[in-house]
Amino acid sequence: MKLNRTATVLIAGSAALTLALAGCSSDDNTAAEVTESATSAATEATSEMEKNDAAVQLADAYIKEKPADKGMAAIFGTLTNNTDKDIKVSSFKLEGLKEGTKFEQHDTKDGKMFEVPEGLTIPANGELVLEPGSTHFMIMDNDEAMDVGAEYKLVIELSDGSSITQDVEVRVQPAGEEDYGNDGDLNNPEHMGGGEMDHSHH
Ligand SMILES: [Cu+2]
Repeated sequence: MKLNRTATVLIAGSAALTLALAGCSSDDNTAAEVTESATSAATEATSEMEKNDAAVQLADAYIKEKPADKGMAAIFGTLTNNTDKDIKVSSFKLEGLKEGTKFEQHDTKDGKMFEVPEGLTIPANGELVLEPGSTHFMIMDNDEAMDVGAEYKLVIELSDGSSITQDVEVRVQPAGEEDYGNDGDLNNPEHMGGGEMDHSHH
């Protein structure tokens, strides 16, 4: 029984880690191990995370950190549409933020971002990439610090009636994604300062 307990704890930890790092290049191995040695509860959690028949999946998601005196932050990641119909993002929100916080879907043109009130489209059998300088989810009118390493529950409502709920971690804007295969470097202050988005026109 001792073995089982240990395994369960490990699995719970791995599952959480896998969620947090969703899409980080190294999480595939972790997921495979989890599946092999899982208890039933952990197996459920894992298969939910990795369900390939989900209409839309979110990978590589992170929130760009912000201090309390900056009103805006953005969420980036890749939404994959596994169906043969276009699906729109109806809305999204981060749970636990102050009342009055606004959540907007944005696109960027000629260096200026603008709201897409009708919702961004995840093309049929394609991807919607949320990235700096392009489409992104915007958090506005918020005066809370979003510190590196903190996690928020992201809920995305989709036009097909389904939704995605995923824990998303706050990160420094990576200057080069390749360097972030695991999150060991993320608290390194040397990574601060680069890649600031231009959101000042708000
Ligand atoms: Cu924006």
